[in-house]
Amino acid sequence: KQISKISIKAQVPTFESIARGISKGEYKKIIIMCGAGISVASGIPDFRSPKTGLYANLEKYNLPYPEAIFDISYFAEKPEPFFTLARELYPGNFEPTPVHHFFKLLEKKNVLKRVYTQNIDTLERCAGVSENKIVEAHGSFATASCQNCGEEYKAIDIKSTIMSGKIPYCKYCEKGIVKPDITFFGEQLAQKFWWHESDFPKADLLIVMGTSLQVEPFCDLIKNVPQNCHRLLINNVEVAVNRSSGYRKKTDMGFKFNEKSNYRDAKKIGDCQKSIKELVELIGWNKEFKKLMKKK
Ligand code: CNA
Repeated sequence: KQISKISIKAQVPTFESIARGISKGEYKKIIIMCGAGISVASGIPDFRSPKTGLYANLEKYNLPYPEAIFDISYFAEKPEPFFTLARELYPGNFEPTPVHHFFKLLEKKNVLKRVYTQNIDTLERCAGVSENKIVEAHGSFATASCQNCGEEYKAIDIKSTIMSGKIPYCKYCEKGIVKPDITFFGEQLAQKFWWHESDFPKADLLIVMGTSLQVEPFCDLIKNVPQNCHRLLINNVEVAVNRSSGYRKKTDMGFKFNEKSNYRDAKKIGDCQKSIKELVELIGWNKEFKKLMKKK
């Protein structure tokens, strides 16, 4: 009896205890940080998975180095590889996955503070998550702008040009390339990214999903939640933010999800789609979840 009185937050969390906590309404400000792994099931490859990831399959783009495809100075000289990739990834070709629908379910339950996604595929929007609940930290294909005059476009305005294998040029200045508003290496992050400064200190649960936590400064956000905020990693391999600079000590807020001394982190290693279905089942939201997925 004594033990059951202790708040769930005073215990080292597990996947199951977090499910229980969600079910009991103990987490009210859940932040999601996600990456390419959550969209793999929709048919979009991630970057870093060996064999299937984009970086392992870039021969056809003839790049000097893998990241060049998203490098702004390389793009200025040679935009073709990016647009070849854009043709493959363009919104409208893919369906959201159960993980994306889970985000919507959290929103419906009024416990979603925000989804911070590194993905550019707009699948969170496609699942119906409200725009003000999504931070597309690396931008997205949803809008585009002229690299010369700054004129703004919608995805649909340049879609047919991209799909026909051509480079979209600005119809106003007739000089600049219209580039989807995806943040390239060497560019400023989307303005909304800075919402993290007020969001993260308020979180009571952080779920990190389908990301290798390799891209800065996004990966650093995992340490910005309060010290008593539980963090759950759902990924098919263990990941950690490897840099030590800026952290007060090795286990400072458990930035290594696999550290034993991490008192407030839980992990579920395996396919994220399977794990989310299991989580939903444990929470007891199965019926609504299925209904939500059918609706799409
Ligand atoms: P990443 O570095 O490729 O990492 C993906 C992570 O997800 C890896 O740890 C994988 O092991 C893991 N993973 C893959 N499939 C699954 C699965 N089914 N279940 C659980 N885990 C899985 O990608 P990040 O997102 O970490 O890197 C950031 C880049 C990737 C961002 O700048 C994105 O713009 C970029 N990206 C986005 C997309 C997209 O929008 N869908 C696709 C490819 C790359």
